[in-house]
This record gives sequence, structure tokens and C-alpha cells, in this order.
Amino acid sequence: MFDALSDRLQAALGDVRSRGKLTEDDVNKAMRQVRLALLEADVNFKVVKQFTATVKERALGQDVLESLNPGQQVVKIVSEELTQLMGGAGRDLALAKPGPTVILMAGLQGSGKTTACGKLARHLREEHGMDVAVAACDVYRPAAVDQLIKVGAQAGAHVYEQGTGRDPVDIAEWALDRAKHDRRDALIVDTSGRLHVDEELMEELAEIKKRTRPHDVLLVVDAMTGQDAVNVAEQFAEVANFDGVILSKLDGDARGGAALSVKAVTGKPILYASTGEKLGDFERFHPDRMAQRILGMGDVMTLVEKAERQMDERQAQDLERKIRKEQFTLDDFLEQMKQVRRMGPIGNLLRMMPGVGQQLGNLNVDEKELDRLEAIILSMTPAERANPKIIDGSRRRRIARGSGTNVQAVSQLVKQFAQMKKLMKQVAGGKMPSLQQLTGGR
Ligand SMILES: Nc1nc2c(ncn2[C@@H]2O[C@H](COP(=O)(O)OP(=O)(O)O)[C@@H](O)[C@H]2O)c(=O)[nH]1
Ligand SMILES: [Mg+2]
Repeated sequence: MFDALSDRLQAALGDVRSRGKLTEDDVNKAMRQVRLALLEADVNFKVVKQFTATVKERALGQDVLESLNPGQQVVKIVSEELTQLMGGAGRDLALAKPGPTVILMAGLQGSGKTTACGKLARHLREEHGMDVAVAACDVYRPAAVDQLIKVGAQAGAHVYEQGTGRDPVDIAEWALDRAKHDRRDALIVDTSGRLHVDEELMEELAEIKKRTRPHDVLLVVDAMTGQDAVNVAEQFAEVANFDGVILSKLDGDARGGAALSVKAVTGKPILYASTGEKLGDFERFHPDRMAQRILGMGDVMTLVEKAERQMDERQAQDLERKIRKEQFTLDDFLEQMKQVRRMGPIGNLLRMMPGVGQQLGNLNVDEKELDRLEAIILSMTPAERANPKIIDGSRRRRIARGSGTNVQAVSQLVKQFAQMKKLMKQVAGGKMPSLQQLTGGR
């Protein structure tokens, strides 16, 4: 996500960041680099101009250059202004009580609306415990209804559809009645898109809007199309009122332009970011966290939230107790590994950590290696997992065969586990911060 922009901005500020003293010239030079980095990332040129002017004015005023650490101050200003640019404090969906909260998806064909319906449905279900239905109102592409049926089922949402034979406006109205009748908490309405913003599309959208009175109209914008994405959003903003933006396809080689200009150009906030084809690749968009991620300051909050969701406090305490009493077994190790993997590809997770993002570069964390470790542990008997010391030569051979690996791999795992246990004992013994301290308990 934003790798190129992130690299260039960090390079532009790298010099400034490390200096103890700064002159006006240094700031001007850095701002020229920042300007180029933003333009290269396809950020709207008016937005860039305004942005660099504001940063420069702040950096050269308020005694920043005379302060104790001017470099850090300048980086902080850039981070704050990037946050402002992307929408400041951010905004939540307007959830209606009593339901159903009605959300209308709009956007061009292929922008990611149908996918976003599924992702948002899953998000509302998992994060807010909501009972969600999705309505299939794209009747022009035969496959569109089937696609929503599939995505909706994956997301655990009810799919309200009537095939492709009816008028989409009627379907929307029918779906809303049904959602009320079924007492759903939310109804997400998928609509059709065209290749360009045209009158017919806007009329249909306006009509669906009139009949369903959505609490939020979300425009799905394909971040990969860079400047075009912003133009589309601007056109939509002119003719149809929408409330917020879902930026899709922020994975890939998105240059970041859309994320950085859409709020400034349309005045509408980005609510969610879609970062892959899987339903779980979807997160709330937090301008402040995103700015910090782009500047390589790490997105610790998202990381912590992700971890919290996966591991509740009791589990953490159990684990710590086991480590203290030296009862940590290979079964626990396996469970830990699964927990970490549930959070998504390890590489993504590491990238969010401060300072790691850039250094990780193109290093790939080997998921296959983790598969191997898992297979080896799963091929052990419960007794072996509880007490790896009993794993002798013949057991090693059996485990290697069972896991499709070799004796060396098994030996290595046993050895590494022993080292890890030793390390954990030291941690628990107070030589390093305790696990409980690390997980926030006391
Ligand atoms: N890489 C990536 N692909 C996406 C994302 N969102 C949607 N897609 C893909 O983009 C294509 C169009 O998405 P779709 O939801 O059908 O768009 P719609 O025409 O607006 O409904 C599909 O192949 C999706 O799998 C995303 O966040 N990342
Ligand atoms: Mg669709």
C-alpha cells in the first residue's frame, strides 16, 4: 500500500529528520522533494500546491527551526497535514436505531461495489454484531446477482434478490420492506455501474435513493486508477450527493493519489479502505494512522486492535502463567502460531510495525515454512508435544514421515523450541518486560 509514495516521502524527509539544525533552505529543499513525491503519486496538483504551502508556512513559522529538534517537528507537521488532507478525525457510518440502517453503494462498473457489499456486511456483522442483508439491484450484468449471492453467503449476510427480470428500483424498494419485516439491523444495496458517469446511471441511483432513503450513500472508488478515481468522485459529487467514500484496491501498486486527494477535491471523507480480494481485506480508514504509516512511523494502533481481536485477555494470562511455570508446550506453540496467522499474512502485520515497514522491503516472510512447522507439530503425539525431550531418533523419523519433511527439520524445530522456552523463562523471570506488561495488563 503506497509503497512508492512512502519510500519517496521518507527519502525526502530523511535528511531533515536526522539533522540537529535546520535552515530555511533545508526546509525549502525538502518541500520540493515532498512536492515531487506527491505529484509522482498522482496526487491532484492543486492539492499538492496547497499542501506544501501549508507545511512550509507552519515549518518556517512558530519557531520550529529554533526548537530543540526541528527535524522531528517538520516531520510531525507533515504528518499532521497529511492527516488533515485525508479527512482529519475521520467519520463513522451513521447507524440507525432502530434499524435497518440503509447503505447504498454507488460507483462505476468494476470499481468494487459488489465486493465492498460483502466486505462491509462482514465488517458490520463481526464488529457491530449486526444482522445484515444485501440487496441485488444490479440487474444489467447477469453474473452480478450470482456474484452478490456468493459474496453475501461468504459474509454471513442474507441476500435479497429477484434475479435480473425486474426493475432495480422496484427490487430496492421490495428489499427494504423485507429488511424491515425481517428486522435486519442493516440493508446494503448493491447497484449497477457504467463505464462512465452518465445520465441514466445517475437517474437510477437518484430513484433508488428516493425510494429507500439511505442513511449513507457510499461511493466506491478504485484507487488503482489514481487521478481518474478522483475525477470520477468529483463528477459524482456534482450530480449525486454521496456521504462518504470506500477506497478499493489499495493493495496492488496504488500510488496513493486517490487517497490523498479525494477528500480535498470532493469534501467527502474516506470511511473504509479495501485492500485485497478476500472479504477480510477491509478496514476502517483512519487518516491519522494512514499518514503515520505512509511516513514510516508505523501503524501501531491498527496492529494492536488486530491483535486484541484475535487474542482475548484471558488467553494471554493463561499463556503467561504457563510460561512462568514452564508448562508451555508445543501445543501452545501451535496455538500461538495459529493466532498470529489468523491476523493475516505475517508480512502485512510486520509492515505495520514502526521502523519495520521500510526495512522489510521485499523480504518475504515464508508462509510455507510456517506450514511446515505446523505439519511437524501436528504429526507428533500429545505426549511428544507436551514433552519434546522424549523425541528420540525413531520418533523423529516417524514425525518426519508423517509431516512430509525430514529428520533434520524435526530436529531443528525441537532445538528451536527448547531455545525459545529458555528465552521465555528469562522473560518471565523479569529480565525483560513480562508478557502481561507487553499485552497491557498489570
Ligand atoms: N486487488 C483487489 N481487487 C479488488 C478489490 N475490490 C474488488 N476487487 C476486484 O475487482 C473486480 C471488480 O469488483 P466488483 O466488486 O465486481 O466491482 P463492481 O462492478 O463495482 O461491483 C473483481 O475482480 C474484484 O475481485 C480490492 O480491494 N483489491
Ligand atoms: Mg457489481
